[in-house]
Amino acid sequence: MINNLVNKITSALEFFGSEQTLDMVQYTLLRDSLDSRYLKKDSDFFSPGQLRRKEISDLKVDYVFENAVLTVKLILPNALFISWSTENSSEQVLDFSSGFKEGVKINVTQEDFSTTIWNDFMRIIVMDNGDLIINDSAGNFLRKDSAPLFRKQGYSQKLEIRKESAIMGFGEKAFPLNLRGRRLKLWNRDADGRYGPGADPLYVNSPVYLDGTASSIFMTFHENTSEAFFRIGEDEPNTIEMDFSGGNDRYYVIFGSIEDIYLSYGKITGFPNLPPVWSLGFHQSRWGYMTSSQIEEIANGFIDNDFPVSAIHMDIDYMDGFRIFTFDRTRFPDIREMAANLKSKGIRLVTIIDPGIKWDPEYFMYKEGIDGKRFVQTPEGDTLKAPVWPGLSAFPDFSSEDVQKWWGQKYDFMLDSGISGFWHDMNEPAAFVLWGENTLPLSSVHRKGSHRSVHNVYGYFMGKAAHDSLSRDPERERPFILSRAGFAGQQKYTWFWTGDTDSSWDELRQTIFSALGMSLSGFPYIGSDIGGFWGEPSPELFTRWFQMAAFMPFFRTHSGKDFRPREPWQFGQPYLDILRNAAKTRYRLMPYIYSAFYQSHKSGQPVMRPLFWMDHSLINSSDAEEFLLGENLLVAPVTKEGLESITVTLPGCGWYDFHDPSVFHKEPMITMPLTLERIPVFVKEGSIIPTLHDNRLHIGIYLPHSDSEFTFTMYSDDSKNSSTSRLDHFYGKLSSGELHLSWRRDGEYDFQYSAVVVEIFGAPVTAISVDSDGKAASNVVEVSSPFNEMQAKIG
Ligand code: MIG
Repeated sequence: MINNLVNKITSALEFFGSEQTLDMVQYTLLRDSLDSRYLKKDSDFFSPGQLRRKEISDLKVDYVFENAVLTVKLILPNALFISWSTENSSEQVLDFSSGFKEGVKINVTQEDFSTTIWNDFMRIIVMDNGDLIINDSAGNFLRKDSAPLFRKQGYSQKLEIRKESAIMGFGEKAFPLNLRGRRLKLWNRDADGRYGPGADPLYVNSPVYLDGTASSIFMTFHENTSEAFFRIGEDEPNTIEMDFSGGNDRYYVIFGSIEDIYLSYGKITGFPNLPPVWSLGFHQSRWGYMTSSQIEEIANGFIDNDFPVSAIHMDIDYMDGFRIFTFDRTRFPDIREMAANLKSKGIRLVTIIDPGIKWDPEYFMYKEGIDGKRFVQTPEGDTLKAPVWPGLSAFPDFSSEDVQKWWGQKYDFMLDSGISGFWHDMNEPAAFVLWGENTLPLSSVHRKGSHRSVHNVYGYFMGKAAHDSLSRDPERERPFILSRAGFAGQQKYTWFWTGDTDSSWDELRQTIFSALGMSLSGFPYIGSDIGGFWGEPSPELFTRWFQMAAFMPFFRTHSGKDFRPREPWQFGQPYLDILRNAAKTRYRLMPYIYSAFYQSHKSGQPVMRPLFWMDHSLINSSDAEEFLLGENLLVAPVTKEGLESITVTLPGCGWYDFHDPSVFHKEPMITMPLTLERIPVFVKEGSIIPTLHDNRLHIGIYLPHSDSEFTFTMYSDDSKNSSTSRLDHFYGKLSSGELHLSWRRDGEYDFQYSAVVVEIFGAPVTAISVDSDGKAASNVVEVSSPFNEMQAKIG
């Protein structure tokens, strides 16, 4: 401990200098002294007590116990809402259930010592002691939830789970996908500059998880933003034991097919926002771009190297003394001109936005914050100051709607300066400390409660503030907001990245599970710093990471300040060509990927999915390294150095080799040779994949190997808040060797492409016909089928 402290102080002195180190010492002491005086102490546990009576209505059952009331109701036909209240119940920081005024009718059967609530999705038996047995509609056991034990603040509760269940979710977890055997903390935390597999907690935590076996899957979401601990079969093998340090015990259990589950989760917590199309391209970032000319040079590097890029990110150094919503005018003399110049080349600027506001009486943000009482307070009613990049800083209380409005409007200045996207960092929130929790005192005061219960939604409300403001003008482009911290529901506002990862092969592999875990937790737009944030990846590690990221929702390279630059050309040949190829493949796939984002926006389903999405019997293969991108692509990242061959699981059906569609695999598992050139990618049989090649729209038809019908819906729009959009519905039908493709267009957006090429891969077909509603396929120039000679009829 003492050694550790001495080390920390020494490195703080070296890195920040004596003034800031002194601030850190003082703040860390202040945090401890406030928390020891004001943090409410835990009380003893108490149980619900004896059941006094039940109140049964069409829409809910209330079980009135001596010390608590349990309410069970449905908010959607497949979503159960369970809520315990006691005399200590507190204000809900987030309350998604209040959006469901109507209620859903329930069936109730009374037994001697229990009541059964049932419908087509579930059979819930509530015991008179407050235990609750969750069965599927056929009566198969899914889980038993013991009655909670309450404290004055918070509670603990134990769930008995099925022996074979995989438990997945909880936000960003640097573990394998199945979290059984783990002890998790749910507390958004800055990983202090670097982390690798096994670090917990990290920046995004959300009490939502799937419980799945090969035969059934269901989801649970605890609507509680407080600090929490979950032990998942860690102590007793078939249990989940949770402890929330505050808030109310209320939760949703969602049933049905996996599609039903994500649709209902979306209806409850919100659907992922639809981003502007440019944000799906490649993003170049690095901490350490210090001047306009440096950024222009980087942009030109991309152009000179014929390397596609959609955005360059500007880390904290663009600001004037780390004052948020300012630019350093000596190093960035004309930000508007620079932005306009880059935009004309198709390159956007994204700036980092930190929440901490420099303690500087002359600074407008500070003054407005003080005047409007907009900052987080100490329990003694002072403005709390904690050190971050600008030195001692105050923290906007985003839980207040007034603060959200005030803060949100500041983005107008950034838009006027030509900035297109925003990158919310340090929003756990992080603070620089010398020991203990690197955040605000738990006892500090927000409009919606103590820091202990608001901490985990600090990033959520910051995201909401930015999103709501940036979405208000119908003529503007939709916002792109990236966030480090997160909580359930934040998919409505922001994307995420996995923070300060180590540059290592282990972390490259971990990124697959972290991103899948985020996806299953309802956060579909996720990516990582390509090559890892901390360290210097070998050209091979960087290349493999880049190739993988080209198939993940968020495609950005970023790194720490003092590490060797990683613009793609820094690696020389053959890497530059290989990287360019991967990036160009991503850009070709844009219509397919954008459609997957649109589907996510509409259905709540993730963009990136684990293999069991297609075949539930794979649910326990939580170390499978393959993943699905959208409905039809399977990606097999390469996670080891020098690997010469790879074994890939191909679930459910036959798969085409995406890079060479003349190769078709029927076997459920294949081993194939590898080269550095690319990572294996496969296309599901019976799919339609739209791609763009030099502005020609290719409709790739990957034929099924037996007669069947297949469809794809392609989405396009102008990326505005009130967008003009278009859906192109493709229907394919293969019957007795004849393929019929029909194409119907819906919506007015004028998707720009110079020509349409229909490409057909797979089994021999003797005839092809293409019909359309007239508008859609008027410019089909070519129907090509590399493996067949045939006559095509276009009408
Ligand atoms: O204390 O802004 O995760 O991406 O480059 C470090 C500097 C603050 C942490 C982010 C990282 C970013 C860095 N930030």
